[in-house]
Amino acid sequence: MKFPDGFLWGGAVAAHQLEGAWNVDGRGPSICDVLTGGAHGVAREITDGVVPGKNYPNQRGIDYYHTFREDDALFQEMGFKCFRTSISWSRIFPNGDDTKPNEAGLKFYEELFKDYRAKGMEPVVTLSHFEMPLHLAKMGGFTNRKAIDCFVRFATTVMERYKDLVKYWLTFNEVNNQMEMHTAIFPYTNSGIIPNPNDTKHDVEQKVWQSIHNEFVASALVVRKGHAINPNFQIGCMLAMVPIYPATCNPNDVMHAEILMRDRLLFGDVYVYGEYPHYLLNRWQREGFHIAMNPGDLEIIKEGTVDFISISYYMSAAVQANKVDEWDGHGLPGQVRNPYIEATDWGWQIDPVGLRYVLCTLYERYRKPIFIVENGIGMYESPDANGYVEDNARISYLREHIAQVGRAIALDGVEVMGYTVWGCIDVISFGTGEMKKRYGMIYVDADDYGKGTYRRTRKKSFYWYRNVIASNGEDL
Ligand code: P53
Repeated sequence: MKFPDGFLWGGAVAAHQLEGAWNVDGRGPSICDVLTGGAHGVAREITDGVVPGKNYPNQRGIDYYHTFREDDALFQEMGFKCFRTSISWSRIFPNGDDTKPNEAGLKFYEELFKDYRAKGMEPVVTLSHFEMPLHLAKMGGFTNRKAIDCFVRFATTVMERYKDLVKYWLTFNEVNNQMEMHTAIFPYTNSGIIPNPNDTKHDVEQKVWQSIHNEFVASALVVRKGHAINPNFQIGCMLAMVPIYPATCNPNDVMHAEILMRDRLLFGDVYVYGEYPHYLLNRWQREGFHIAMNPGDLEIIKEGTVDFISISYYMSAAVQANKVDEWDGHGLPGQVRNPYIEATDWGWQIDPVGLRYVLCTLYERYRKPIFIVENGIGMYESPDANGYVEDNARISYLREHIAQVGRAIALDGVEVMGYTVWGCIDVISFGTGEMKKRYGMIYVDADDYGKGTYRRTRKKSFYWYRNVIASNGEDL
């Protein structure tokens, strides 16, 4: 299996999951700073401000804000060609609607991106990875049109400042998560929608759709302004790609899966074609949603289409039409266990072939290069006395997924730009807020409550991945 020359191997993280230092150097609170720690099956709580005595893991992260030079040296040792992180919006604009940026925040990322470059890693930067300033969420998040201006100001400020340091930009991380509209954390982290107990189901959906429209406008403006700042910028969207399979060949299951896939593909359709697809306009009308649009919004969306598509890929899902009646409103309607594949301890169904399948689906539909910016497995781990973890299950997970990427390139002709392992160093889990759900190839000695030495040690997968990169994917 040959990977193309210049293939961008690397790792991926997000600011709120590793930086910590939540209230230093002028940073304002973000929506993640008031998310408590949860567990598998225990939802994270969104608190009204910081409540004393509660556990807020993102405020600590793994302290990367202070350790980045040493951590980056470990990534360099693995041979990373690129490194994906996000810019914490509230380090730059502490309240979100400030008119002047915070210089200390700008300086931090300048040092960080220079460090990546010095270590041979191309920065890949997410502009919005669940990190809206809390103050903006209190103003309604992306339901409020003002958020468009605030986001565009933030994005253009950092694109100007880092125009010679960063080439690859992603707008909204996993923008389609919020299609799980009734799981509070998703509308909250995607769009800054604070749950309101008085809202009906329809109210919540209306808010999410309005936010999605505003995000499409914001994203398109950022693409256009970014290209004006530096025509060499590559600006992409970011989709969580969990393919949905029909659980059987019953045509009703096939059609049900097809309709649910639209909840992912509608985002690609707008980002790539610059138009709302027929099935979405039809749905809004049928279900009685009225999206406020300014004159010119549709032209903006049309003119700000993306250069590439980036995706996260962890698992697939299977659905059965006649199980929809039993649906409790969480997860996917009619979702059933796929008997052909195994699941992780957190119930994520492991499906390497599904990665090839989504690469084909997206490339056939869009003909845009695809960057796999997240893939990995969360596991419970206990290191030996030297801090070493023999994470064989992670190695097999990554090996099988990378092999399928190789097939998509070699056998299907898909244009893949690169591949970054999610949480290449152990970070706070987004979904559960746990530290013990570990994805890293580098172990971090810290627990769910922030106790530990924070010492970093290399796992077995560290050496394995170093070899994969050194052989450009030939030696799996
Ligand atoms: P955690 C669901 C499905 C696919 C990706 O997730 C998802 C989610 C949300 O749980 O999130 C992404 O840490 C996200 C990262 C996150 C990573 O996947 O919940 O972009 O921030 O950490 C892994 O196990």
